[in-house]
Amino acid sequence: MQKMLHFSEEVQSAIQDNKPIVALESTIIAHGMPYPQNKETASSLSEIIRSEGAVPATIAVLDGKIKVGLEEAEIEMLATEEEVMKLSRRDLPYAISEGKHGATTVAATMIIAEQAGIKVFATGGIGGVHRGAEDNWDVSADLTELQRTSVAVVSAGAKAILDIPATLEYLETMGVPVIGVGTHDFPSFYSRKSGQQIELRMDEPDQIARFLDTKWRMGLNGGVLIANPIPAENAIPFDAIEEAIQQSIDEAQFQGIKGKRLTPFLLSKIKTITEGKSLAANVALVKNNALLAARIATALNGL
Ligand code: PSU
Ligand code: MN
Repeated sequence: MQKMLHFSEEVQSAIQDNKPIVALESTIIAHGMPYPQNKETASSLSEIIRSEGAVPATIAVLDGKIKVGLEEAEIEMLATEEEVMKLSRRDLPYAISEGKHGATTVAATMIIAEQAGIKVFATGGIGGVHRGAEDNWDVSADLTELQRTSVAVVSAGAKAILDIPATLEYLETMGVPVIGVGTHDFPSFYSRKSGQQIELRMDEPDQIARFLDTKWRMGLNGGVLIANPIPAENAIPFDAIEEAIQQSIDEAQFQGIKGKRLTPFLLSKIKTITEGKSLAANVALVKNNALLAARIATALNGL
């Protein structure tokens, strides 16, 4: 795959100069947020990463080409174009063989980041085990990717649209370390807590970088989930969002929405029900994750 990667000039020179790089996903741009907030957020994530002395590498497939690092015009295109596929591991070869545009999920972004030699990736929330998975088997391919691909994913935990206890059990089974940043309570995207305890707490980027370096030097391949709670001033209490989530899940069931369409459907329903409050929280938490990811990438680079 390495021969198939198309680097932006900025990322190409960052690799040559051995600068810290942070990968960013594109599903959040094409399917996770409405225009123009998607484009504005994508651009400010890059700015935040640069302001820390690191280099952003937004990943996507454009005209069947794997891009590592996007120009402003390419971000604009992903943010506005209707025909952008949502690409996870299984979808990548099709988008490439057919010359399609595709936005990469956490799973697909991890695959490409690893091939590009990028160790740290910032996103909003990961996919996980959905509520009702005991009947519908809906478990995100993000989880199996975390098992196999050696990239650290900085997220605000997992959204409560998921079954959070089941998601954490799954990660434990797959041997994926979960690190709470300044907390032992696994954050749940809009909320700083979920009530689910996690064992590992780390407070400093240096400490996290040492952990990552140790894991991979030991030959323990696979990802690490870094769970960074949303800033307190932007958080929505766990109970306040639960009703919107339940209503969205009911509506999805009623309309028969499943498979890869489910997550984007739930995200947009919750946004409508909370009258945009969820979107503001979403923007704030991804920015917070980009900042932490840049600091971890810098610390890791210095080891
Ligand atoms: N969760 C969010 N926002 C998102 C996603 C998940 O809170 O934008 C996106 C990410 O790209 C994630 C993908 O990798 O949805 C997971 O989709 P699925 O549940 O279909 O695996
Ligand atoms: Mn799914």
